[in-house]
Amino acid sequence: MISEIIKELDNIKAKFEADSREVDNEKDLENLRIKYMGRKGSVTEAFQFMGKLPNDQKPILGQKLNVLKKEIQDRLDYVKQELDNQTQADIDIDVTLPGQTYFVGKIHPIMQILEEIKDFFTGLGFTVEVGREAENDFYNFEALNIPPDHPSRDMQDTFYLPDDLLLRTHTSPVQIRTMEKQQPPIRMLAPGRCFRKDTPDATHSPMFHQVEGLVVDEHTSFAELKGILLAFARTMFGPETKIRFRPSFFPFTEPSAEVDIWWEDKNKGTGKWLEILGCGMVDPAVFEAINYDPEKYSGYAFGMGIERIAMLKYKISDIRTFYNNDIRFLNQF
Ligand code: 2NM
Repeated sequence: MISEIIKELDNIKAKFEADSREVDNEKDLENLRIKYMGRKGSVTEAFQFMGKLPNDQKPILGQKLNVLKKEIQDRLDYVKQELDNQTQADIDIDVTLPGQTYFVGKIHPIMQILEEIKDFFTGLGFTVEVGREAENDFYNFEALNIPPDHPSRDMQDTFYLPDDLLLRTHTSPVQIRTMEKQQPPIRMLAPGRCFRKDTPDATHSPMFHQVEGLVVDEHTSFAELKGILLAFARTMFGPETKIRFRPSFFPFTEPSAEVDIWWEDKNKGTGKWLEILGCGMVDPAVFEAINYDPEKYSGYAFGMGIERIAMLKYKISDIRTFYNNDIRFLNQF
């Protein structure tokens, strides 16, 4: 008789342990407590077995019942503690709180515009080439068909360095060096810093950035140049952008043109043409300087100031704001 009762107590314990592993909230825990320790719970009812035993066996069962009751109570306390800890962890890690923000810095607006320009032209198969900022007369002037008495060569306009070097006044020397070491076809972009002895004002800086492009092949045309530059202007300034080609002069291109975009002020109902770049068909004299056969090859080139493009796009009125490093200015881009 007592051995059967003890077996039943072991059953209750095993069932309780299985049930307690299923508990994952306060409500489950309370139901578990009622199921075993409540007024009609398994453990409470097991005490009824006492009445069925002879007096000499009662202390044995009594002791077993008390041990079972204590084990179950301890386990209930333990599970409750676990649930409380979990609740506390949920409070400590509140996933609804806003995240911490870290200041990671920003790309300078000039470099953001350069990236946009590079993305457009590399998408058309252009490579990106870089050269040196300190150049010599041949690469910066002579090979570009700029005559010895040209005003841009003046001490007042170009920074001359010792050892017959100068600070490049445009990135065209990169095109000359690329053509020197590579045969056509060429489709290249040359971005970089340029230097001119200008007094700083709202539209001039002695250091500024340019991107120039060059295409050389057996059959190139001004029409192709116009198409590419129209697509470029619309990528940069919006799909409705209108441009015009205005005849101009550069020593290194013939014919040459300056490209304007139509800048409309929708509020005022007015608009004006604003220059964005220069371009043209490469002058045969440039090809002769680097030993390309001008009978076999033709090419077109274009060049633009990155600051100028950025000023138009972001409506910035003073070029000097790019170089002040005023964080309130830079943070706007
Ligand atoms: C411009 C405008 C027009 C140009 C020409 C060349 C080279 F090397 F092929 F002769 N490079 N870049 C060029 C032509 C640059 O910038 C306003």
